[in-house]
This record gives sequence, C-alpha cells and structure tokens, in this order.
Amino acid sequence: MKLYMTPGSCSTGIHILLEELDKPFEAYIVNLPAGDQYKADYVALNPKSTIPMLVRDDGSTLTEFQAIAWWLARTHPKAKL
Ligand SMILES: N[C@@H](CCC(=O)N[C@@H](CS)C(=O)NCC(=O)O)C(=O)O
Repeated sequence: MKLYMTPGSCSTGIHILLEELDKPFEAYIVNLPAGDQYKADYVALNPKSTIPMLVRDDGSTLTEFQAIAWWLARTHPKAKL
C-alpha cells in the first residue's frame, strides 16, 4: 500500500495505524505548503487535493481519514485497531 501524507498533519494518524499492521507500506510526502496537492499527478489520483490518501494493493484509492481507518481495521482484524 502507499500512503500519501504530510508529516505533522491529520494524515499522521493513518501513518500510525499502518505502522501497527504487520505489512510493509510506502509513505509519500505531499508538501501541502508548496501546493503539491494541486499538481496534476496528485489531482489525477485524488481530485479532492487532500491528504491522507491510501492507494491499496489493487491500485484503488481511498480518501477521508475515517474511511481509511475503518477499512484498515476491517481488513486487518488481527491488528485489533
Ligand atoms: N475530510 C478529510 C479532510 C482532509 C484534509 O482536509 N486534510 C488536510 C490536511 S490535515 C488537507 O489535505 N488540506 C489540503 C490543503 O490544505 O490544501 C479527511 O477527513 O480526510
């Protein structure tokens, strides 16, 4: 999985949840002050231009903190998130 995040932002919560899973993931830094969230390559993935965004193993994306947290908990029950 790939997490698009900005250190120190709300996306840090999803980063912490991912660290609790026994599964590797990649973290991609989105520089919000520099406006990375409005660049075409990011908007193509997430037209809302927000972080966090999770790209799942099948290539589909999830946005919205609560939706990502819920999906991680439901799909990784052993982690007891
Ligand atoms: N409802 C979204 C809100 C996400 C959100 O607004 N994230 C902020 C950072 S904490 C963001 O991406 N801001 C974009 C910007 O400032 O342009 C969620 O819960 O994930």
